[in-house]
Amino acid sequence: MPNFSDIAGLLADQAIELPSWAFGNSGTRFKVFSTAGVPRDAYEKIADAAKVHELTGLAPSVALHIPWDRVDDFDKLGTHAANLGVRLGTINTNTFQDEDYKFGSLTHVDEKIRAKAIAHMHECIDIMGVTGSRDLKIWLPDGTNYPGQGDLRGRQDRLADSLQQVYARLGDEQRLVLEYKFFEPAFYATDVPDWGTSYTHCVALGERALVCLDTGHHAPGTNVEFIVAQLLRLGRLGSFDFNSRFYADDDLIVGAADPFQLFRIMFEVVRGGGYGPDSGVAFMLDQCHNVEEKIPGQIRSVLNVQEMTARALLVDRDALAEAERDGDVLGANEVFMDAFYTDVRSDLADWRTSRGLPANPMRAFRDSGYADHIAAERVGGTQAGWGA
Ligand code: PSV
Ligand code: MN
Ligand code: MN
Repeated sequence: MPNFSDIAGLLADQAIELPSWAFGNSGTRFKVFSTAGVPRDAYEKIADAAKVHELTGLAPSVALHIPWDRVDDFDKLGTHAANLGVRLGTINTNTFQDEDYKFGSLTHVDEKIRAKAIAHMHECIDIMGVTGSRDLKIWLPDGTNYPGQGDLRGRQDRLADSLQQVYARLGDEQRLVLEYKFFEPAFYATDVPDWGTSYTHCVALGERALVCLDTGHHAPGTNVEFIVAQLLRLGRLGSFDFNSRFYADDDLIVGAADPFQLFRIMFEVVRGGGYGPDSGVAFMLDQCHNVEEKIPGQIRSVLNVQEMTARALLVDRDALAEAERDGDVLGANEVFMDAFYTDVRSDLADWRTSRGLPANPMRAFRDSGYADHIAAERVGGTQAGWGA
Protein backbone atom coordinates (compact mmCIF):
# COMPACT_ATOMS: atom_id res chain seq x y z
CA MET A 1 0.00 0.00 0.00
CA PRO A 2 1.32 3.52 -0.71
CA ASN A 3 2.45 5.60 2.29
CA PHE A 4 0.66 8.73 3.33
CA SER A 5 3.63 10.77 2.12
CA ASP A 6 3.08 9.35 -1.40
CA ILE A 7 -0.41 10.82 -1.57
CA ALA A 8 0.00 13.94 0.60
CA GLY A 9 0.65 16.17 -2.41
CA LEU A 10 -2.58 15.09 -4.07
CA LEU A 11 -4.63 16.30 -1.12
CA ALA A 12 -3.78 19.88 -2.07
CA ASP A 13 -6.06 19.40 -5.10
CA GLN A 14 -9.14 19.02 -2.94
CA ALA A 15 -11.74 21.80 -3.07
CA ILE A 16 -15.17 21.36 -1.50
CA GLU A 17 -17.89 23.94 -2.12
CA LEU A 18 -20.02 24.90 0.86
CA PRO A 19 -23.76 25.60 0.55
CA SER A 20 -24.72 29.04 1.86
CA TRP A 21 -27.93 27.55 3.28
CA ALA A 22 -26.03 25.26 5.65
CA PHE A 23 -25.27 28.29 7.83
CA GLY A 24 -28.88 29.40 8.31
CA ASN A 25 -31.53 27.91 10.53
CA SER A 26 -33.26 24.92 9.04
CA GLY A 27 -35.41 22.09 10.27
CA THR A 28 -38.10 19.68 9.34
CA ARG A 29 -41.74 20.31 8.62
CA PHE A 30 -42.30 19.79 12.37
CA LYS A 31 -40.04 22.49 13.73
CA VAL A 32 -37.25 24.85 12.79
CA PHE A 33 -34.97 25.38 15.80
CA SER A 34 -33.02 28.59 16.00
CA THR A 35 -29.33 28.96 16.74
CA ALA A 36 -27.68 32.03 18.24
CA GLY A 37 -25.53 33.98 15.81
CA VAL A 38 -27.16 32.63 12.69
CA PRO A 39 -26.42 34.79 9.60
CA ARG A 40 -28.92 37.49 8.74
CA ASP A 41 -28.01 37.76 5.08
CA ALA A 42 -25.82 36.35 2.34
CA TYR A 43 -22.85 38.47 3.47
CA GLU A 44 -22.85 36.84 6.89
CA LYS A 45 -23.32 33.35 5.42
CA ILE A 46 -20.20 33.94 3.35
CA ALA A 47 -18.28 35.15 6.39
CA ASP A 48 -19.13 31.88 8.17
CA ALA A 49 -18.17 29.82 5.13
CA ALA A 50 -14.87 31.70 4.94
CA LYS A 51 -14.20 30.71 8.57
CA VAL A 52 -14.51 27.04 7.56
CA HIS A 53 -11.99 27.58 4.77
CA GLU A 54 -9.63 29.53 7.01
CA LEU A 55 -9.47 26.61 9.47
CA THR A 56 -9.40 23.70 7.02
CA GLY A 57 -8.00 24.98 3.72
CA LEU A 58 -10.58 22.77 2.03
CA ALA A 59 -13.51 25.01 1.13
CA PRO A 60 -12.53 27.85 -1.19
CA SER A 61 -15.99 28.54 -2.65
CA VAL A 62 -19.60 29.03 -1.60
CA ALA A 63 -22.71 28.00 -3.53
CA LEU A 64 -25.65 30.39 -3.56
CA HIS A 65 -29.37 29.61 -3.78
CA ILE A 66 -31.61 32.14 -5.54
CA PRO A 67 -33.80 33.77 -4.25
CA TRP A 68 -32.60 32.85 -0.73
CA ASP A 69 -29.32 34.70 -1.34
CA ARG A 70 -30.52 37.47 -3.59
CA VAL A 71 -28.70 40.75 -2.90
CA ASP A 72 -28.85 44.13 -4.63
CA ASP A 73 -25.27 43.98 -5.81
CA PHE A 74 -23.71 40.59 -6.60
CA ASP A 75 -20.47 42.25 -7.61
CA LYS A 76 -20.18 43.63 -4.10
CA LEU A 77 -20.97 40.18 -2.66
CA GLY A 78 -18.20 38.70 -4.81
CA THR A 79 -15.73 41.31 -3.55
CA HIS A 80 -16.81 40.61 0.02
CA ALA A 81 -16.11 36.89 -0.57
CA ALA A 82 -12.72 37.60 -2.15
CA ASN A 83 -11.75 39.84 0.78
CA LEU A 84 -12.43 36.91 3.09
CA GLY A 85 -10.41 34.49 0.96
CA VAL A 86 -13.23 32.62 -0.79
CA ARG A 87 -15.20 32.96 -4.03
CA LEU A 88 -18.78 32.56 -5.15
CA GLY A 89 -19.51 29.24 -6.81
CA THR A 90 -22.50 27.35 -8.16
CA ILE A 91 -25.80 29.19 -8.52
CA ASN A 92 -28.75 27.01 -7.47
CA THR A 93 -32.17 27.73 -8.95
CA ASN A 94 -35.29 27.55 -6.83
CA THR A 95 -38.69 26.76 -8.28
CA PHE A 96 -40.05 25.08 -5.19
CA GLN A 97 -41.32 27.86 -2.96
CA ASP A 98 -43.69 29.81 -5.14
CA GLU A 99 -47.46 29.18 -5.23
CA ASP A 100 -47.33 29.22 -9.02
CA TYR A 101 -45.26 26.04 -9.06
CA LYS A 102 -47.81 23.89 -7.28
CA PHE A 103 -48.19 21.70 -10.38
CA GLY A 104 -44.68 22.05 -11.75
CA SER A 105 -42.20 24.57 -13.10
CA LEU A 106 -40.20 23.63 -16.21
CA THR A 107 -42.80 20.92 -16.91
CA HIS A 108 -45.92 22.98 -16.21
CA VAL A 109 -48.86 22.67 -18.62
CA ASP A 110 -49.58 26.38 -18.30
CA GLU A 111 -47.25 28.18 -20.69
CA LYS A 112 -47.22 31.33 -18.54
CA ILE A 113 -45.90 29.48 -15.51
CA ARG A 114 -43.39 27.52 -17.56
CA ALA A 115 -42.13 30.81 -19.01
CA LYS A 116 -41.84 32.24 -15.48
CA ALA A 117 -39.65 29.29 -14.40
CA ILE A 118 -37.45 29.69 -17.49
CA ALA A 119 -37.14 33.43 -16.80
CA HIS A 120 -36.01 32.64 -13.24
CA MET A 121 -33.26 30.41 -14.61
CA HIS A 122 -32.25 33.10 -17.08
CA GLU A 123 -31.96 35.53 -14.19
CA CYS A 124 -29.73 33.02 -12.40
CA ILE A 125 -27.48 32.84 -15.48
CA ASP A 126 -27.27 36.64 -15.50
CA ILE A 127 -26.19 36.50 -11.86
CA MET A 128 -23.54 33.93 -12.81
CA GLY A 129 -22.21 36.45 -15.30
CA VAL A 130 -21.61 38.90 -12.45
CA THR A 131 -20.33 36.42 -9.87
CA GLY A 132 -18.12 34.59 -12.35
CA SER A 133 -19.80 31.28 -11.48
CA ARG A 134 -19.32 28.35 -13.81
CA ASP A 135 -22.31 26.18 -12.90
CA LEU A 136 -26.07 26.64 -12.93
CA LYS A 137 -27.59 23.88 -10.83
CA ILE A 138 -31.15 22.87 -11.50
CA TRP A 139 -33.12 20.70 -9.15
CA LEU A 140 -36.85 20.56 -9.85
CA PRO A 141 -39.65 19.75 -7.44
CA ASP A 142 -41.77 18.80 -10.47
CA GLY A 143 -43.78 15.61 -10.46
CA THR A 144 -47.17 14.13 -9.68
CA ASN A 145 -48.75 12.52 -6.64
CA TYR A 146 -51.38 10.33 -8.27
CA PRO A 147 -51.50 8.12 -11.35
CA GLY A 148 -53.43 9.98 -14.01
CA GLN A 149 -52.68 13.40 -12.52
CA GLY A 150 -50.33 14.28 -15.36
CA ASP A 151 -49.22 13.02 -18.73
CA LEU A 152 -45.80 11.59 -17.87
CA ARG A 153 -44.54 11.83 -21.43
CA GLY A 154 -45.97 15.29 -22.06
CA ARG A 155 -44.15 16.51 -18.98
CA GLN A 156 -40.85 15.14 -20.35
CA ASP A 157 -41.45 16.89 -23.66
CA ARG A 158 -42.07 20.23 -21.99
CA LEU A 159 -39.06 19.69 -19.72
CA ALA A 160 -36.81 19.06 -22.72
CA ASP A 161 -38.06 22.23 -24.40
CA SER A 162 -37.65 24.34 -21.24
CA LEU A 163 -34.15 23.06 -20.60
CA GLN A 164 -33.25 23.86 -24.18
CA GLN A 165 -34.30 27.47 -23.61
CA VAL A 166 -32.26 27.67 -20.41
CA TYR A 167 -29.20 26.04 -21.98
CA ALA A 168 -29.31 28.45 -24.93
CA ARG A 169 -28.68 31.35 -22.56
CA LEU A 170 -25.43 29.95 -21.11
CA GLY A 171 -22.10 31.55 -21.93
CA ASP A 172 -19.33 29.47 -23.51
CA GLU A 173 -17.62 28.84 -20.18
CA GLN A 174 -20.80 28.11 -18.28
CA ARG A 175 -22.41 24.75 -17.58
CA LEU A 176 -25.82 23.42 -16.63
CA VAL A 177 -25.95 20.66 -14.02
CA LEU A 178 -29.21 18.76 -13.68
CA GLU A 179 -29.89 17.10 -10.34
CA TYR A 180 -32.13 14.06 -9.97
CA LYS A 181 -34.16 12.79 -7.03
CA PHE A 182 -36.42 9.76 -6.95
CA PHE A 183 -39.19 11.19 -4.77
CA GLU A 184 -40.29 14.23 -2.79
CA PRO A 185 -42.02 16.62 -2.89
CA ALA A 186 -43.85 14.54 -5.53
CA PHE A 187 -44.60 11.04 -4.30
CA TYR A 188 -45.86 9.14 -7.35
CA ALA A 189 -43.68 10.28 -10.24
CA THR A 190 -40.81 12.73 -10.12
CA ASP A 191 -39.96 14.32 -13.48
CA VAL A 192 -36.18 13.88 -13.07
CA PRO A 193 -36.11 10.80 -10.83
CA ASP A 194 -32.81 9.17 -11.73
CA TRP A 195 -29.41 9.60 -13.34
CA GLY A 196 -30.63 8.06 -16.59
CA THR A 197 -33.32 10.70 -17.05
CA SER A 198 -30.90 13.47 -16.17
CA TYR A 199 -28.29 12.02 -18.52
CA THR A 200 -30.80 11.72 -21.37
CA HIS A 201 -31.74 15.38 -21.10
CA CYS A 202 -28.10 16.44 -20.77
CA VAL A 203 -27.05 14.55 -23.90
CA ALA A 204 -29.89 16.20 -25.84
CA LEU A 205 -28.77 19.63 -24.62
CA GLY A 206 -25.08 19.49 -25.43
CA GLU A 207 -21.62 19.07 -23.98
CA ARG A 208 -21.98 21.63 -21.25
CA ALA A 209 -24.94 19.88 -19.65
CA LEU A 210 -23.93 17.45 -16.91
CA VAL A 211 -25.50 15.37 -14.18
CA CYS A 212 -25.49 16.37 -10.51
CA LEU A 213 -25.42 13.41 -8.13
CA ASP A 214 -26.86 14.16 -4.69
CA THR A 215 -25.87 11.24 -2.48
CA GLY A 216 -29.18 11.43 -0.57
CA HIS A 217 -31.41 11.10 -3.62
CA HIS A 218 -31.48 7.35 -4.19
CA ALA A 219 -33.62 4.45 -3.08
CA PRO A 220 -32.21 2.45 -0.17
CA GLY A 221 -29.64 -0.09 -1.31
CA THR A 222 -28.72 1.75 -4.51
CA ASN A 223 -25.09 1.25 -5.49
CA VAL A 224 -24.18 4.93 -5.75
CA GLU A 225 -20.53 4.33 -6.63
CA PHE A 226 -21.65 2.41 -9.69
CA ILE A 227 -23.49 5.53 -10.88
CA VAL A 228 -20.35 7.56 -10.22
CA ALA A 229 -18.26 5.15 -12.30
CA GLN A 230 -20.81 5.14 -15.12
CA LEU A 231 -21.21 8.92 -15.31
CA LEU A 232 -17.44 9.43 -15.29
CA ARG A 233 -17.15 6.84 -18.04
CA LEU A 234 -19.73 8.77 -20.05
CA GLY A 235 -18.05 12.11 -19.31
CA ARG A 236 -21.19 13.52 -17.72
CA LEU A 237 -20.52 13.70 -14.00
CA GLY A 238 -20.77 17.44 -13.35
CA SER A 239 -21.10 17.70 -9.61
CA PHE A 240 -21.83 16.09 -6.29
CA ASP A 241 -24.20 17.24 -3.61
CA PHE A 242 -22.65 15.40 -0.66
CA ASN A 243 -24.64 14.54 2.44
CA SER A 244 -25.65 11.45 4.44
CA ARG A 245 -28.89 9.63 4.77
CA PHE A 246 -30.22 7.00 7.11
CA TYR A 247 -33.73 6.97 5.68
CA ALA A 248 -34.47 9.36 2.81
CA ASP A 249 -33.16 12.82 1.88
CA ASP A 250 -31.89 13.46 5.41
CA ASP A 251 -29.25 16.07 4.47
CA LEU A 252 -27.04 14.95 7.37
CA ILE A 253 -23.28 15.41 7.60
CA VAL A 254 -21.50 13.63 4.76
CA GLY A 255 -19.73 10.50 5.93
CA ALA A 256 -21.68 10.42 9.19
CA ALA A 257 -24.14 7.67 8.29
CA ASP A 258 -21.93 5.51 6.10
CA PRO A 259 -18.24 6.43 5.87
CA PHE A 260 -17.58 3.26 3.87
CA GLN A 261 -19.97 4.42 1.14
CA LEU A 262 -18.14 7.76 1.00
CA PHE A 263 -14.85 5.86 0.68
CA ARG A 264 -16.27 3.71 -2.15
CA ILE A 265 -17.56 6.80 -3.94
CA MET A 266 -14.23 8.62 -3.60
CA PHE A 267 -12.38 5.56 -4.84
CA GLU A 268 -14.48 5.48 -8.03
CA VAL A 269 -13.91 9.23 -8.40
CA VAL A 270 -10.15 8.72 -8.18
CA ARG A 271 -10.12 5.62 -10.40
CA GLY A 272 -12.40 7.27 -12.97
CA GLY A 273 -10.30 10.44 -13.33
CA GLY A 274 -12.75 12.63 -11.42
CA TYR A 275 -10.22 13.85 -8.87
CA GLY A 276 -7.94 16.81 -9.47
CA PRO A 277 -8.18 20.43 -10.52
CA ASP A 278 -8.93 19.74 -14.19
CA SER A 279 -11.45 16.93 -13.76
CA GLY A 280 -14.52 19.14 -14.21
CA VAL A 281 -16.29 17.51 -11.27
CA ALA A 282 -17.54 19.96 -8.63
CA PHE A 283 -17.62 18.64 -5.07
CA MET A 284 -20.35 20.40 -3.17
CA LEU A 285 -22.08 19.81 0.13
CA ASP A 286 -25.87 20.00 0.29
CA GLN A 287 -26.67 19.77 3.96
CA CYS A 288 -28.82 21.31 6.65
CA HIS A 289 -27.80 21.39 10.29
CA ASN A 290 -31.08 21.14 12.17
CA VAL A 291 -29.92 20.43 15.70
CA GLU A 292 -26.14 20.68 15.57
CA GLU A 293 -24.05 23.85 15.35
CA LYS A 294 -23.68 24.96 11.80
CA ILE A 295 -20.06 26.09 11.38
CA PRO A 296 -18.62 23.06 13.24
CA GLY A 297 -21.07 20.93 11.21
CA GLN A 298 -19.49 22.21 8.01
CA ILE A 299 -15.95 21.79 9.38
CA ARG A 300 -16.72 18.18 10.32
CA SER A 301 -18.18 17.60 6.84
CA VAL A 302 -15.19 18.77 4.85
CA LEU A 303 -12.83 16.87 7.16
CA ASN A 304 -14.87 13.70 6.58
CA VAL A 305 -14.58 14.13 2.82
CA GLN A 306 -10.84 14.70 3.11
CA GLU A 307 -10.40 11.67 5.34
CA MET A 308 -12.16 9.32 2.97
CA THR A 309 -10.39 10.86 -0.02
CA ALA A 310 -7.03 10.18 1.63
CA ARG A 311 -8.02 6.58 2.29
CA ALA A 312 -9.26 6.18 -1.30
CA LEU A 313 -5.95 7.53 -2.61
CA LEU A 314 -4.15 4.95 -0.46
CA VAL A 315 -5.66 1.97 -2.28
CA ASP A 316 -2.85 -0.02 -3.87
CA ARG A 317 -4.16 0.15 -7.43
CA ASP A 318 -1.48 -2.14 -8.89
CA ALA A 319 -2.08 -4.86 -6.32
CA LEU A 320 -5.81 -4.44 -6.82
CA ALA A 321 -5.52 -4.77 -10.60
CA GLU A 322 -3.38 -7.86 -10.23
CA ALA A 323 -5.83 -9.52 -7.84
CA GLU A 324 -8.72 -8.61 -10.17
CA ARG A 325 -6.89 -10.13 -13.12
CA ASP A 326 -6.07 -13.29 -11.19
CA GLY A 327 -9.65 -13.75 -10.10
CA ASP A 328 -8.47 -13.42 -6.52
CA VAL A 329 -11.75 -12.29 -5.05
CA LEU A 330 -10.72 -12.18 -1.42
CA GLY A 331 -7.27 -10.81 -2.19
CA ALA A 332 -8.78 -7.91 -4.13
CA ASN A 333 -11.24 -7.20 -1.37
CA GLU A 334 -8.42 -7.25 1.19
CA VAL A 335 -6.41 -4.67 -0.79
CA PHE A 336 -9.49 -2.46 -0.89
CA MET A 337 -10.34 -2.87 2.79
CA ASP A 338 -6.74 -2.32 3.92
CA ALA A 339 -6.96 1.22 2.62
CA PHE A 340 -10.40 1.78 4.10
CA TYR A 341 -9.28 0.66 7.56
CA THR A 342 -6.17 2.88 7.55
CA ASP A 343 -6.47 5.58 10.18
CA VAL A 344 -5.15 8.74 8.53
CA ARG A 345 -6.20 11.21 11.21
CA SER A 346 -2.80 11.96 12.71
CA ASP A 347 -1.19 12.13 9.24
CA LEU A 348 -3.85 14.64 8.22
CA ALA A 349 -3.21 16.68 11.37
CA ASP A 350 0.49 16.81 10.42
CA TRP A 351 -0.46 17.68 6.83
CA ARG A 352 -2.49 20.62 8.10
CA THR A 353 0.29 21.82 10.40
CA SER A 354 2.74 21.69 7.51
CA ARG A 355 0.44 24.03 5.61
CA GLY A 356 0.03 26.51 8.44
CA LEU A 357 -3.44 25.24 9.31
CA PRO A 358 -4.61 24.20 12.77
CA ALA A 359 -3.95 20.52 13.47
CA ASN A 360 -7.45 20.20 14.90
CA PRO A 361 -9.85 22.59 13.10
CA MET A 362 -12.81 21.62 15.32
CA ARG A 363 -10.91 22.59 18.44
CA ALA A 364 -9.47 25.68 16.78
CA PHE A 365 -12.99 26.86 16.02
CA ARG A 366 -14.11 26.26 19.61
CA ASP A 367 -11.09 28.17 20.90
CA SER A 368 -11.46 31.02 18.42
CA GLY A 369 -14.37 32.73 20.16
CA TYR A 370 -16.03 33.24 16.78
CA ALA A 371 -19.29 31.59 17.91
CA ASP A 372 -19.63 33.95 20.89
CA HIS A 373 -18.69 36.89 18.74
CA ILE A 374 -21.41 36.28 16.12
CA ALA A 375 -23.98 35.39 18.80
CA ALA A 376 -23.41 38.80 20.40
CA GLU A 377 -23.29 40.70 17.14
CA ARG A 378 -26.06 39.10 15.09
CA VAL A 379 -29.55 39.31 16.42
CA GLY A 380 -32.61 38.23 14.46
CA GLY A 381 -31.13 35.79 11.94
CA THR A 382 -33.20 34.63 9.01
CA GLN A 383 -34.20 31.09 8.33
CA ALA A 384 -32.28 29.53 5.48
CA GLY A 385 -33.03 26.40 3.53
CA TRP A 386 -36.53 25.07 3.33
CA GLY A 387 -39.06 27.83 3.94
CA ALA A 388 -36.68 30.77 3.59
C1 PSV B 1 -33.50 18.88 -3.12
O1 PSV B 1 -33.79 17.90 -2.18
C2 PSV B 1 -32.10 19.42 -2.95
O2 PSV B 1 -31.20 18.35 -2.82
C3 PSV B 1 -31.70 20.35 -4.06
O3 PSV B 1 -30.32 20.33 -4.30
C4 PSV B 1 -32.11 21.67 -3.49
O4 PSV B 1 -31.59 22.77 -4.16
C5 PSV B 1 -31.58 21.49 -2.10
O5 PSV B 1 -31.98 20.16 -1.77
C6 PSV B 1 -31.99 22.46 -1.07
O6 PSV B 1 -31.45 22.08 0.17
MN1 MN C 1 -29.17 18.51 -3.56
MN1 MN D 1 -31.96 16.89 -1.42
